[in-house]
Amino acid sequence: NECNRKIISLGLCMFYNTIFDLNRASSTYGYNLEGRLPLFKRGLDPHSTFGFSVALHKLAVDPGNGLEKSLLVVGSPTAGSITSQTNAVKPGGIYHCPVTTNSEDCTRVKMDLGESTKLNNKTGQWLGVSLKSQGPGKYLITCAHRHSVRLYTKVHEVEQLCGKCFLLNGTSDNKLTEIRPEDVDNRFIGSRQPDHGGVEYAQSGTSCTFVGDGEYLMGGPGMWAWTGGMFDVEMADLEATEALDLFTSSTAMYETLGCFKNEIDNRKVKCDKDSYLGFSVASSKTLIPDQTTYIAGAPRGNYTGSVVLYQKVGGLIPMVADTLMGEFIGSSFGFSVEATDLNGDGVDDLLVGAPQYYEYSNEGKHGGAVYVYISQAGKKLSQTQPQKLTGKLDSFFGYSISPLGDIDQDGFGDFAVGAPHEKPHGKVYIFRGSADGAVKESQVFDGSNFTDITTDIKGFGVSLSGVVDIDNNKYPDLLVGTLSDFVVLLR
Ligand SMILES: [Ca+2]
Ligand SMILES: [Ca+2]
Ligand SMILES: [Ca+2]
Repeated sequence: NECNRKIISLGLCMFYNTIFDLNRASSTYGYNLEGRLPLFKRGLDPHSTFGFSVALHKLAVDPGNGLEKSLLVVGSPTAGSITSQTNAVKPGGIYHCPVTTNSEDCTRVKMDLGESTKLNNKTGQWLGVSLKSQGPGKYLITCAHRHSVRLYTKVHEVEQLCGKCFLLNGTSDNKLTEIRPEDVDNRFIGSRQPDHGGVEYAQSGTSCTFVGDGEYLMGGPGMWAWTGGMFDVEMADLEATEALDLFTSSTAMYETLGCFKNEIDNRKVKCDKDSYLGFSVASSKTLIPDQTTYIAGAPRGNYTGSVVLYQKVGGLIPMVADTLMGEFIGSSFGFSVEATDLNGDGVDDLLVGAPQYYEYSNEGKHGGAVYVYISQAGKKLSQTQPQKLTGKLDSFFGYSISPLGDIDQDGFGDFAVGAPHEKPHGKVYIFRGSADGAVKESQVFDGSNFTDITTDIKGFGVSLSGVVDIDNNKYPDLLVGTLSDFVVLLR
Protein backbone atom coordinates (compact mmCIF):
# COMPACT_ATOMS: atom_id res chain seq x y z
CA ASN A 1 0.00 0.00 0.00
CA GLU A 2 1.03 3.61 -0.36
CA CYS A 3 2.19 3.97 3.20
CA ASN A 4 4.50 1.01 3.02
CA ARG A 5 5.94 2.12 -0.23
CA LYS A 6 9.46 3.25 0.19
CA ILE A 7 8.80 6.78 0.72
CA ILE A 8 11.05 7.70 -1.69
CA SER A 9 9.52 8.97 -3.21
CA LEU A 10 15.62 45.08 -12.25
CA GLY A 11 15.95 50.37 -15.08
CA LEU A 12 17.61 53.14 -13.51
CA CYS A 13 21.25 53.12 -12.66
CA MET A 14 22.02 55.40 -9.80
CA PHE A 15 25.76 55.32 -9.85
CA TYR A 16 27.71 54.24 -12.83
CA ASN A 17 31.02 55.81 -13.66
CA THR A 18 33.45 53.37 -15.04
CA ILE A 19 34.26 51.82 -18.38
CA PHE A 20 33.47 48.20 -18.57
CA ASP A 21 35.94 45.87 -20.21
CA LEU A 22 34.46 42.54 -21.07
CA ASN A 23 37.75 40.75 -21.35
CA ARG A 24 39.11 41.70 -17.99
CA ALA A 25 37.85 41.76 -14.50
CA SER A 26 37.39 45.40 -13.76
CA SER A 27 36.51 47.25 -10.65
CA THR A 28 33.38 49.29 -10.97
CA TYR A 29 31.67 51.76 -8.76
CA GLY A 30 28.30 50.57 -9.95
CA TYR A 31 25.90 50.49 -7.10
CA ASN A 32 23.11 48.45 -8.59
CA LEU A 33 22.47 46.71 -11.84
CA GLU A 34 23.25 48.84 -14.89
CA GLY A 35 20.49 48.77 -17.48
CA ARG A 36 22.55 50.47 -20.18
CA LEU A 37 25.12 47.70 -20.59
CA PRO A 38 23.06 44.61 -21.16
CA LEU A 39 24.23 41.58 -23.07
CA PHE A 40 21.75 39.80 -25.32
CA LYS A 41 21.58 36.27 -26.53
CA ARG A 42 19.13 35.10 -29.16
CA GLY A 43 17.68 31.72 -29.82
CA LEU A 44 18.42 30.83 -33.43
CA ASP A 45 15.57 28.35 -33.69
CA PRO A 46 12.39 30.47 -34.02
CA HIS A 47 9.54 29.79 -31.62
CA SER A 48 11.67 27.52 -29.50
CA THR A 49 10.71 29.26 -26.24
CA PHE A 50 14.39 30.13 -25.80
CA GLY A 51 14.55 31.83 -22.40
CA PHE A 52 11.69 30.04 -20.70
CA SER A 53 14.25 29.07 -18.07
CA VAL A 54 17.69 30.56 -17.38
CA ALA A 55 20.70 29.87 -15.15
CA LEU A 56 23.96 31.68 -14.55
CA HIS A 57 26.74 29.13 -14.25
CA LYS A 58 30.52 28.88 -14.02
CA LEU A 59 32.44 25.80 -15.00
CA ALA A 60 34.98 26.38 -12.22
CA VAL A 61 34.73 27.67 -8.69
CA ASP A 62 37.58 30.11 -9.13
CA PRO A 63 37.86 31.02 -12.82
CA GLY A 64 40.29 33.85 -12.07
CA ASN A 65 39.84 36.90 -14.21
CA GLY A 66 38.91 35.09 -17.42
CA LEU A 67 35.40 34.77 -18.72
CA GLU A 68 35.93 31.49 -20.53
CA LYS A 69 34.41 29.49 -17.69
CA SER A 70 31.30 31.68 -17.40
CA LEU A 71 28.13 30.46 -19.09
CA LEU A 72 24.65 31.80 -19.60
CA VAL A 73 22.57 28.64 -19.70
CA VAL A 74 19.18 28.92 -21.37
CA GLY A 75 16.27 26.49 -21.53
CA SER A 76 14.41 26.19 -24.84
CA PRO A 77 11.64 23.67 -24.18
CA THR A 78 10.09 23.71 -27.68
CA ALA A 79 13.39 23.55 -29.59
CA GLY A 80 13.61 21.11 -32.50
CA SER A 81 15.45 17.83 -32.42
CA ILE A 82 19.19 17.48 -32.86
CA THR A 83 21.10 14.83 -34.79
CA SER A 84 20.41 11.36 -33.44
CA GLN A 85 17.11 12.30 -31.81
CA THR A 86 15.28 10.35 -34.52
CA ASN A 87 11.48 10.58 -34.50
CA ALA A 88 11.52 13.28 -31.86
CA VAL A 89 9.44 16.35 -32.76
CA LYS A 90 10.32 19.45 -30.77
CA PRO A 91 11.80 17.64 -27.79
CA GLY A 92 13.25 20.87 -26.37
CA GLY A 93 16.74 21.34 -25.05
CA ILE A 94 19.16 23.75 -23.44
CA TYR A 95 21.81 26.13 -24.77
CA HIS A 96 24.97 27.55 -23.28
CA CYS A 97 26.24 30.99 -24.27
CA PRO A 98 29.59 32.64 -23.55
CA VAL A 99 29.77 36.07 -21.90
CA THR A 100 30.43 38.07 -25.09
CA THR A 101 28.80 40.97 -26.95
CA ASN A 102 27.89 38.62 -29.82
CA SER A 103 24.18 37.91 -29.49
CA GLU A 104 24.23 34.85 -31.72
CA ASP A 105 26.86 32.56 -30.26
CA CYS A 106 24.81 30.20 -28.12
CA THR A 107 25.41 26.48 -28.59
CA ARG A 108 22.96 23.63 -28.08
CA VAL A 109 23.99 21.23 -25.35
CA LYS A 110 24.32 17.73 -26.82
CA MET A 111 22.18 15.72 -24.47
CA ASP A 112 19.30 13.27 -24.41
CA LEU A 113 20.70 11.72 -27.57
CA GLY A 114 19.06 8.78 -29.33
CA GLU A 115 15.78 7.80 -30.90
CA SER A 116 12.40 8.75 -29.56
CA THR A 117 10.31 5.63 -28.98
CA LYS A 118 7.10 4.66 -27.28
CA LEU A 119 9.07 3.67 -24.23
CA ASN A 120 11.08 6.86 -24.24
CA ASN A 121 8.90 9.45 -25.95
CA LYS A 122 10.78 12.73 -26.44
CA THR A 123 8.23 14.41 -28.72
CA GLY A 124 6.89 17.50 -27.00
CA GLN A 125 8.62 16.57 -23.79
CA TRP A 126 9.61 20.20 -22.93
CA LEU A 127 13.23 19.53 -22.03
CA GLY A 128 14.45 22.75 -20.46
CA VAL A 129 11.17 23.68 -18.80
CA SER A 130 13.10 23.99 -15.55
CA LEU A 131 16.81 24.60 -15.03
CA LYS A 132 19.02 25.16 -12.00
CA SER A 133 22.75 25.45 -11.30
CA GLN A 134 24.11 23.98 -8.11
CA GLY A 135 26.72 26.77 -8.07
CA PRO A 136 30.09 27.57 -9.69
CA GLY A 137 32.02 24.43 -10.58
CA LYS A 138 29.17 22.12 -9.73
CA TYR A 139 26.25 20.39 -11.45
CA LEU A 140 23.19 21.56 -13.31
CA ILE A 141 19.78 20.00 -13.50
CA THR A 142 17.20 20.44 -16.25
CA CYS A 143 13.91 18.63 -16.75
CA ALA A 144 11.34 17.56 -19.32
CA HIS A 145 8.08 17.43 -17.39
CA ARG A 146 6.12 16.10 -20.40
CA HIS A 147 8.41 13.19 -21.14
CA SER A 148 6.26 10.08 -21.46
CA VAL A 149 6.51 6.33 -21.40
CA ARG A 150 3.98 3.88 -22.86
CA LEU A 151 3.40 0.79 -20.82
CA TYR A 152 1.23 -2.17 -21.63
CA THR A 153 -1.25 -3.75 -19.32
CA LYS A 154 -3.28 -6.89 -20.08
CA VAL A 155 -6.03 -4.72 -21.39
CA HIS A 156 -4.54 -1.64 -22.94
CA GLU A 157 -1.60 0.58 -23.62
CA VAL A 158 -1.13 3.37 -21.11
CA GLU A 159 0.77 6.57 -21.67
CA GLN A 160 2.48 7.76 -18.55
CA LEU A 161 3.42 11.42 -18.45
CA CYS A 162 5.93 10.86 -15.71
CA GLY A 163 8.44 13.54 -16.61
CA LYS A 164 12.19 13.19 -16.44
CA CYS A 165 15.19 15.16 -15.20
CA PHE A 166 18.81 15.19 -16.38
CA LEU A 167 21.94 16.03 -14.47
CA LEU A 168 24.76 17.80 -16.29
CA ASN A 169 28.36 17.99 -15.24
CA GLY A 170 29.32 21.66 -15.07
CA THR A 171 32.52 21.24 -13.11
CA SER A 172 35.26 21.59 -15.70
CA ASP A 173 36.13 21.69 -19.40
CA ASN A 174 34.47 24.25 -21.60
CA LYS A 175 31.14 22.56 -21.96
CA LEU A 176 28.35 20.89 -20.11
CA THR A 177 28.14 17.14 -20.34
CA GLU A 178 25.28 14.86 -19.56
CA ILE A 179 26.33 12.56 -16.78
CA ARG A 180 23.12 10.76 -16.15
CA PRO A 181 21.79 9.35 -19.41
CA GLU A 182 20.02 6.50 -17.65
CA ASP A 183 16.44 7.37 -17.04
CA VAL A 184 16.68 6.32 -13.46
CA ASP A 185 14.08 8.82 -12.47
CA ASN A 186 11.71 7.37 -14.95
CA ARG A 187 12.67 3.88 -13.98
CA PHE A 188 11.62 4.62 -10.47
CA ILE A 189 8.32 6.01 -11.53
CA GLY A 190 7.76 3.46 -14.29
CA SER A 191 8.45 0.60 -11.91
CA ARG A 192 5.10 1.10 -10.33
CA GLN A 193 1.95 -0.30 -11.79
CA PRO A 194 0.08 2.10 -14.04
CA ASP A 195 -2.16 3.97 -11.72
CA HIS A 196 -4.23 6.87 -12.91
CA GLY A 197 -4.44 8.30 -9.42
CA GLY A 198 -0.77 7.68 -8.68
CA VAL A 199 2.37 8.79 -10.43
CA GLU A 200 1.18 8.18 -13.98
CA TYR A 201 0.85 11.88 -14.76
CA ALA A 202 3.38 13.07 -12.21
CA GLN A 203 4.96 15.59 -14.65
CA SER A 204 8.01 15.43 -12.46
CA GLY A 205 10.53 18.16 -13.17
CA THR A 206 7.93 20.90 -13.64
CA SER A 207 10.21 22.45 -11.05
CA CYS A 208 13.61 21.40 -9.73
CA THR A 209 16.36 22.57 -7.41
CA PHE A 210 19.43 21.34 -5.59
CA VAL A 211 19.55 20.76 -1.86
CA GLY A 212 23.12 21.48 -0.72
CA ASP A 213 25.72 19.32 -2.43
CA GLY A 214 24.13 15.91 -2.19
CA GLU A 215 20.48 16.01 -3.14
CA TYR A 216 18.09 17.45 -5.66
CA LEU A 217 14.34 17.97 -5.69
CA MET A 218 11.90 17.38 -8.52
CA GLY A 219 8.41 18.77 -8.20
CA GLY A 220 5.69 16.47 -9.54
CA PRO A 221 2.44 18.46 -9.48
CA GLY A 222 0.57 15.75 -11.37
CA MET A 223 0.98 13.05 -8.76
CA TRP A 224 -2.05 11.56 -7.12
CA ALA A 225 -4.56 13.12 -9.49
CA TRP A 226 -2.79 16.50 -9.36
CA THR A 227 -2.61 16.55 -5.60
CA GLY A 228 1.07 16.87 -6.40
CA GLY A 229 4.25 15.80 -4.66
CA MET A 230 7.97 16.25 -4.51
CA PHE A 231 10.79 13.78 -5.10
CA ASP A 232 13.98 14.13 -3.10
CA VAL A 233 16.86 12.35 -4.81
CA GLU A 234 20.19 11.62 -3.18
CA MET A 235 23.15 12.08 -5.51
CA ALA A 236 25.54 9.73 -3.74
CA ASP A 237 25.83 7.24 -6.57
CA LEU A 238 25.96 9.66 -9.48
CA GLU A 239 29.01 8.04 -10.97
CA ALA A 240 27.58 4.53 -10.71
CA THR A 241 27.85 2.74 -14.03
CA GLU A 242 24.62 0.85 -13.62
CA ALA A 243 21.31 2.50 -13.19
CA LEU A 244 20.18 2.35 -9.62
CA ASP A 245 17.03 0.65 -8.70
CA LEU A 246 15.78 3.62 -6.82
CA PHE A 247 12.64 1.93 -5.79
CA THR A 248 14.42 -0.58 -3.62
CA SER A 249 17.79 1.03 -3.04
CA SER A 250 18.53 2.49 0.35
CA THR A 251 20.10 5.55 -1.22
CA ALA A 252 17.36 6.95 -3.21
CA MET A 253 14.36 8.97 -3.73
CA TYR A 254 11.93 10.07 -1.10
CA GLU A 255 8.47 11.23 -1.70
CA THR A 256 6.71 13.89 0.26
CA LEU A 257 3.79 12.90 2.38
CA GLY A 258 0.73 15.01 2.67
CA CYS A 259 0.54 18.75 2.85
CA PHE A 260 -2.09 20.26 5.09
CA LYS A 261 -0.64 19.17 8.35
CA ASN A 262 1.04 21.54 10.76
CA GLU A 263 2.56 19.11 13.21
CA ILE A 264 5.23 16.55 12.59
CA ASP A 265 4.09 13.03 13.11
CA ASN A 266 4.05 9.77 11.33
CA ARG A 267 0.65 9.91 9.85
CA LYS A 268 0.21 10.33 6.19
CA VAL A 269 -1.96 13.31 5.55
CA LYS A 270 -3.08 13.62 1.99
CA CYS A 271 -3.52 16.91 0.27
CA ASP A 272 -6.65 17.57 -1.69
CA LYS A 273 -6.69 16.74 -5.35
CA ASP A 274 -5.81 19.51 -7.80
CA SER A 275 -3.49 21.26 -5.32
CA TYR A 276 -0.49 21.08 -7.74
CA LEU A 277 1.98 20.57 -4.89
CA GLY A 278 5.49 20.68 -6.34
CA PHE A 279 4.67 23.24 -9.03
CA SER A 280 7.57 25.13 -7.40
CA VAL A 281 10.30 23.79 -5.13
CA ALA A 282 13.07 25.29 -2.97
CA SER A 283 15.28 24.25 -0.10
CA SER A 284 17.13 25.80 2.82
CA LYS A 285 19.78 24.70 5.31
CA THR A 286 18.98 27.51 7.78
CA LEU A 287 15.27 28.27 7.63
CA ILE A 288 14.66 25.79 10.41
CA PRO A 289 17.68 25.50 12.78
CA ASP A 290 19.87 22.41 12.32
CA GLN A 291 17.54 20.99 9.72
CA THR A 292 17.27 20.94 6.00
CA THR A 293 13.95 22.33 4.90
CA TYR A 294 12.36 21.01 1.74
CA ILE A 295 9.86 23.49 0.34
CA ALA A 296 7.05 22.91 -2.15
CA GLY A 297 4.53 25.38 -3.52
CA ALA A 298 0.98 24.18 -4.18
CA PRO A 299 -0.58 27.10 -6.12
CA ARG A 300 -4.02 25.55 -6.11
CA GLY A 301 -3.87 24.11 -2.62
CA ASN A 302 -6.72 25.20 -0.42
CA TYR A 303 -7.96 27.16 -3.52
CA THR A 304 -5.88 30.13 -2.29
CA GLY A 305 -2.61 28.36 -2.92
CA SER A 306 -0.25 27.18 -0.21
CA VAL A 307 3.39 26.41 0.54
CA VAL A 308 4.44 23.38 2.53
CA LEU A 309 7.72 23.09 4.45
CA TYR A 310 9.08 19.62 5.14
CA GLN A 311 11.85 18.28 7.35
CA LYS A 312 13.27 14.85 7.86
CA VAL A 313 13.00 14.13 11.54
CA GLY A 314 14.77 10.99 12.74
CA GLY A 315 14.48 9.37 9.36
CA LEU A 316 14.54 9.76 5.66
CA ILE A 317 10.95 10.70 5.07
CA PRO A 318 10.17 14.38 4.62
CA MET A 319 7.49 15.30 7.14
CA VAL A 320 5.37 18.40 7.12
CA ALA A 321 6.90 21.03 9.46
CA ASP A 322 4.84 24.09 8.56
CA THR A 323 2.21 25.17 6.07
CA LEU A 324 1.63 28.67 4.71
CA MET A 325 -1.72 29.57 3.19
CA GLY A 326 -2.54 32.19 0.58
CA GLU A 327 -4.95 35.00 1.39
CA PHE A 328 -7.39 34.93 -1.46
CA ILE A 329 -9.01 32.29 -3.59
CA GLY A 330 -7.38 31.96 -6.96
CA SER A 331 -4.24 33.99 -6.09
CA SER A 332 -1.92 31.09 -6.94
CA PHE A 333 0.12 31.59 -3.77
CA GLY A 334 3.11 29.23 -4.13
CA PHE A 335 3.39 29.52 -7.92
CA SER A 336 7.01 30.50 -7.15
CA VAL A 337 9.03 30.15 -3.96
CA GLU A 338 12.62 31.00 -2.94
CA ALA A 339 14.55 30.89 0.33
CA THR A 340 17.26 33.55 0.85
CA ASP A 341 18.52 35.70 3.76
CA LEU A 342 17.21 39.29 3.47
CA ASN A 343 18.10 40.80 6.88
CA GLY A 344 21.69 39.60 7.26
CA ASP A 345 21.15 37.35 10.27
CA GLY A 346 22.41 34.23 8.52
CA VAL A 347 19.00 32.60 8.55
CA ASP A 348 17.10 32.23 5.31
CA ASP A 349 13.84 34.04 4.83
CA LEU A 350 11.08 33.00 2.44
CA LEU A 351 9.66 34.64 -0.68
CA VAL A 352 6.38 33.35 -2.05
CA GLY A 353 4.87 34.50 -5.35
CA ALA A 354 1.10 34.75 -5.94
CA PRO A 355 0.95 36.03 -9.56
CA GLN A 356 -2.83 35.81 -9.82
CA TYR A 357 -3.42 37.86 -6.66
CA TYR A 358 -6.05 40.53 -7.26
CA GLU A 359 -7.04 43.48 -5.09
CA TYR A 360 -9.43 46.25 -5.96
CA SER A 361 -9.56 48.91 -3.26
CA ASN A 362 -9.85 52.68 -2.92
CA GLU A 363 -6.09 52.86 -3.31
CA GLY A 364 -6.28 51.20 -6.67
CA LYS A 365 -6.12 47.90 -8.43
CA HIS A 366 -3.30 45.50 -7.80
CA GLY A 367 -2.41 42.32 -9.57
CA GLY A 368 0.14 39.78 -8.49
CA ALA A 369 1.87 39.68 -5.11
CA VAL A 370 5.03 38.48 -3.40
CA TYR A 371 4.91 37.67 0.30
CA VAL A 372 8.12 38.20 2.29
CA TYR A 373 8.42 36.03 5.40
CA ILE A 374 11.32 37.03 7.69
CA SER A 375 12.46 34.20 9.96
CA GLN A 376 12.14 34.90 13.67
CA ALA A 377 13.77 32.74 16.33
CA GLY A 378 11.31 30.46 18.07
CA LYS A 379 8.50 31.09 15.63
CA LYS A 380 7.24 29.17 12.68
CA LEU A 381 6.90 31.17 9.49
CA SER A 382 3.16 30.59 9.63
CA GLN A 383 3.17 32.47 12.96
CA THR A 384 4.83 35.56 11.46
CA GLN A 385 3.18 38.38 9.53
CA PRO A 386 4.59 38.58 6.00
CA GLN A 387 5.27 41.83 4.15
CA LYS A 388 3.19 41.94 0.98
CA LEU A 389 4.55 43.44 -2.24
CA THR A 390 2.01 43.94 -5.02
CA GLY A 391 2.20 44.55 -8.76
CA LYS A 392 0.11 46.12 -11.47
CA LEU A 393 -3.17 44.65 -12.55
CA ASP A 394 -2.78 41.61 -14.80
CA SER A 395 1.03 41.85 -14.65
CA PHE A 396 1.59 38.42 -13.14
CA PHE A 397 3.98 40.07 -10.65
CA GLY A 398 5.56 37.17 -8.74
CA TYR A 399 5.46 34.73 -11.65
CA SER A 400 9.23 34.46 -11.18
CA ILE A 401 11.47 35.28 -8.20
CA SER A 402 15.24 35.05 -7.88
CA PRO A 403 17.60 35.78 -5.04
CA LEU A 404 20.34 38.18 -6.24
CA GLY A 405 22.91 37.81 -3.51
CA ASP A 406 23.90 41.25 -2.22
CA ILE A 407 23.97 43.42 -5.39
CA ASP A 408 24.67 46.71 -3.58
CA GLN A 409 26.97 45.12 -1.05
CA ASP A 410 25.34 46.63 2.00
CA GLY A 411 25.31 43.33 3.87
CA PHE A 412 21.70 42.44 3.15
CA GLY A 413 20.40 40.07 0.54
CA ASP A 414 18.46 41.40 -2.41
CA PHE A 415 16.06 39.79 -4.90
CA ALA A 416 14.31 40.22 -8.23
CA VAL A 417 10.64 39.69 -9.10
CA GLY A 418 9.33 39.18 -12.62
CA ALA A 419 6.04 40.68 -13.84
CA PRO A 420 6.24 39.19 -17.35
CA HIS A 421 2.78 40.29 -18.47
CA GLU A 422 2.96 43.89 -17.25
CA LYS A 423 2.03 46.06 -20.25
CA PRO A 424 3.41 46.33 -22.76
CA HIS A 425 6.42 44.00 -22.66
CA GLY A 426 6.91 42.85 -19.06
CA LYS A 427 9.02 44.24 -16.22
CA VAL A 428 11.50 43.06 -13.60
CA TYR A 429 11.59 44.67 -10.16
CA ILE A 430 14.61 44.73 -7.85
CA PHE A 431 14.10 44.79 -4.10
CA ARG A 432 16.70 45.37 -1.40
CA GLY A 433 16.82 43.66 1.96
CA SER A 434 17.52 45.55 5.21
CA ALA A 435 18.47 45.02 8.87
CA ASP A 436 14.86 44.94 10.04
CA GLY A 437 13.76 42.77 7.17
CA ALA A 438 11.60 45.44 5.52
CA VAL A 439 12.27 45.22 1.80
CA LYS A 440 12.20 48.21 -0.57
CA GLU A 441 11.93 48.47 -4.33
CA SER A 442 15.18 49.91 -5.70
CA GLN A 443 15.08 49.47 -9.48
CA VAL A 444 12.71 48.55 -12.28
CA PHE A 445 13.77 47.11 -15.61
CA ASP A 446 11.26 47.52 -18.41
CA GLY A 447 11.19 45.16 -21.38
CA SER A 448 10.37 48.26 -23.49
CA ASN A 449 13.97 49.41 -22.99
CA PHE A 450 15.16 46.56 -25.15
CA THR A 451 13.00 47.10 -28.24
CA ASP A 452 16.10 47.67 -30.40
CA ILE A 453 16.69 43.93 -30.04
CA THR A 454 13.32 42.98 -31.40
CA THR A 455 10.16 45.00 -31.75
CA ASP A 456 8.02 42.22 -30.41
CA ILE A 457 9.11 41.64 -26.83
CA LYS A 458 6.83 39.45 -24.85
CA GLY A 459 7.17 38.16 -21.35
CA PHE A 460 10.27 40.05 -20.21
CA GLY A 461 10.99 38.51 -16.80
CA VAL A 462 9.37 35.14 -17.35
CA SER A 463 12.51 33.58 -15.87
CA LEU A 464 15.30 34.96 -13.68
CA SER A 465 18.68 33.77 -12.40
CA GLY A 466 20.91 35.78 -10.07
CA VAL A 467 23.51 35.52 -7.29
CA VAL A 468 26.46 34.60 -9.54
CA ASP A 469 29.02 37.27 -10.57
CA ILE A 470 29.22 36.06 -14.15
CA ASP A 471 31.58 38.79 -15.51
CA ASN A 472 33.98 38.75 -12.57
CA ASN A 473 33.62 42.39 -11.46
CA LYS A 474 32.74 41.43 -7.89
CA TYR A 475 29.06 42.30 -8.26
CA PRO A 476 26.42 39.60 -8.77
CA ASP A 477 24.52 39.73 -12.05
CA LEU A 478 21.00 38.86 -13.27
CA LEU A 479 19.96 36.87 -16.31
CA VAL A 480 16.41 37.61 -17.52
CA GLY A 481 14.40 35.37 -19.84
CA THR A 482 11.61 36.45 -22.22
CA LEU A 483 8.93 34.77 -24.32
CA SER A 484 10.48 36.22 -27.52
CA ASP A 485 13.39 33.84 -27.94
CA PHE A 486 16.06 36.03 -26.36
CA VAL A 487 17.59 36.61 -22.95
CA VAL A 488 19.19 39.69 -21.36
CA LEU A 489 22.11 39.74 -18.94
CA LEU A 490 21.88 42.69 -16.56
CA ARG A 491 25.13 43.41 -14.76
CA1 LIG B 1 17.08 36.23 7.70
CA1 LIG C 1 21.80 44.43 -0.48
CA1 LIG D 1 29.11 41.09 -12.21
